[in-house]
Amino acid sequence: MTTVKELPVQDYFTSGHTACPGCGGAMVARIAMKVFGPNTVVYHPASCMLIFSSTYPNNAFKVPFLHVLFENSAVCAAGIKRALNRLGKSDVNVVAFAGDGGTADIGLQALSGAAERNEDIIYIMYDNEAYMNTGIQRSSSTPFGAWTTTTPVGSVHAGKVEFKKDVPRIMMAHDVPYVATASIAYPTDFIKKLEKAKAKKGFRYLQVLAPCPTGWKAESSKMVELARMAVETGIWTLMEYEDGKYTVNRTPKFSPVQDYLKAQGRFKHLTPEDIKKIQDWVKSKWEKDKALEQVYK
Ligand SMILES: Cc1ncc(C[n+]2csc(CCOP(=O)(O)OP(=O)(O)O)c2C)c(N)n1
Ligand SMILES: [Mg+2]
Repeated sequence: MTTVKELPVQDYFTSGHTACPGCGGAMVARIAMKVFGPNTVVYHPASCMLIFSSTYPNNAFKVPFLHVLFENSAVCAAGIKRALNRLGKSDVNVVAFAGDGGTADIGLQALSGAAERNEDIIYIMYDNEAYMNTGIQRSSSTPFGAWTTTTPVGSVHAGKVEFKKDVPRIMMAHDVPYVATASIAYPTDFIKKLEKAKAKKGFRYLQVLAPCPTGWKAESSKMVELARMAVETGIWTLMEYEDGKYTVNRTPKFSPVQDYLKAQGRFKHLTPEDIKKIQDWVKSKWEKDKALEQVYK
């Protein structure tokens, strides 16, 4: 298993990008590109990552890079892969990096279509849990209770009233060869999953928790710690669905969700009742995860 220290020194997502200090998305790109290497084509829909990696005429990705529309990342990446196959270059990794808005909402139909056809691409959703690039609007991947500009804290509602959409489970329902979640706080687990995704054929989906200092209203220096707390509270499950088998990769410590929530300004308005609701949600999610291990073994 490759550790962080064993990763190549060479970067294919380089310094000079314009991400905020502490940006989880930039960490996702850097680690992933070290694993994928130079024989890779990257596709981006509209997102923070598109903007911070490529401000014309510069680009922090040292591989061919394409940007088309917000809603069709998976389909465009699939088209690129098919074209490369026609040219006899079937060994090129074609990777789409998209945000949660571009994946869980606006790109979901393209994602589903590409997964159903088992297109030979790797799709990475870096999940910062809102539309950050356009000023922090809620997505279906925003968690319950979070403040965003479109889930304001007022007298009727306080933050988002719905729970987070479970995109990994939607992808599992497509029975693709590989679905996994990761967190930037567990790089060895993330690297292992990237290596597996790279080695496999067919549709591969990774969803990585990528905290955002601007949208989560926390210090840049706290981003990795938050990504760790999300896992240790049980809010974020590290899982894998590989060739029909479901595995939870880490049993959390189940530390109180309050520790995670209170460390972020986006949750500072939560009442004890809201926090209990989230704690109960974690419990029922864990029960579902354990049940899935029994169903898909
Ligand atoms: C069809 C379309 N609608 C809206 C936009 C504006 N837009 C650009 S980036 C973005 C937010 C993207 O959010 P997400 O996918 O979560 O990525 P993040 O910025 O959070 O990294 C939006 C709404 C667009 N470019 N195209
Ligand atoms: Mg986002």
